[in-house]
Amino acid sequence: MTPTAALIFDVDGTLADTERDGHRPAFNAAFAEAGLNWDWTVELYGELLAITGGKERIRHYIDNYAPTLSDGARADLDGFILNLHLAKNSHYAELLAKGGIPLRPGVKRLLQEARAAGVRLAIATTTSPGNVIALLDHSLGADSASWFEVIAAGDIVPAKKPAPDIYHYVLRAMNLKPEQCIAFEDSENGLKSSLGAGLRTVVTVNGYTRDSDLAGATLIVDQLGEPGQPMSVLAGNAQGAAYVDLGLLKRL
Ligand code: XBP
Ligand code: MG
Repeated sequence: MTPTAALIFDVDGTLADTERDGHRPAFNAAFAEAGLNWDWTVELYGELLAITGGKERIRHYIDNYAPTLSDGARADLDGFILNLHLAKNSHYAELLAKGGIPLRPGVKRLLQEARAAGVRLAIATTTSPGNVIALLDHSLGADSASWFEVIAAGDIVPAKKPAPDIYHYVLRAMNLKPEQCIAFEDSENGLKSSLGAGLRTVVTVNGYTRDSDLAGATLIVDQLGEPGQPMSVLAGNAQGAAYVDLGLLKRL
């Protein structure tokens, strides 16, 4: 069995449930501030999540949902989207600073266990780098970004998830082979990306992704679990474990 040298984490939906009550209301606040009557409801946002990347998601909405848009905005659509996205990220940062979004169960425990055991850590995410640092700072403490040897985020690769590029980037930067690592994801697009890079993947589903096609995942659970707060196993063999720890990951 190849020992697990590194754990590579997605961020949104995996480290924390950031989409429904984080990014979504932040997008809506930015829209309102810009005088737009757009409202990304919980249900609509579920559809829009098919498109990864906030800027890409706004463009997809404009192209496919025919929202009200001024001629001025249409004349410089790239600039318009960029400004909306910057405003969204600043609302998102405010929300995190208020302690609005906790880590999912088991995340902190597993990160700490990996650090203590010398298992390397990395992040592979579609979201903007500033959003990652803000989440880590507010949930794990000011120095926690340094726990991760590589934080690969946002536009660092040309093709976002479901393309495997972001995971290829991390593997190259860490000089590791996919079979030496385990990825953690929450969504179909994320899983496609990690599987495309040849990584065994543990999926922790959330409200938006529970019914997605997650074929190919090594293990699908509702959360990483904690002692006294067992996970539910949706697919794969957790070998009777109540929570995901390094011992279980080694045996997967
Ligand atoms: C996350 C995303 C991101 C966030 C918003 O996907 O799709 O677009 O919703 O982030 P994953 P930005 O969890 O698979 O990385 O607005 O910063 O792009
Ligand atoms: Mg995700």
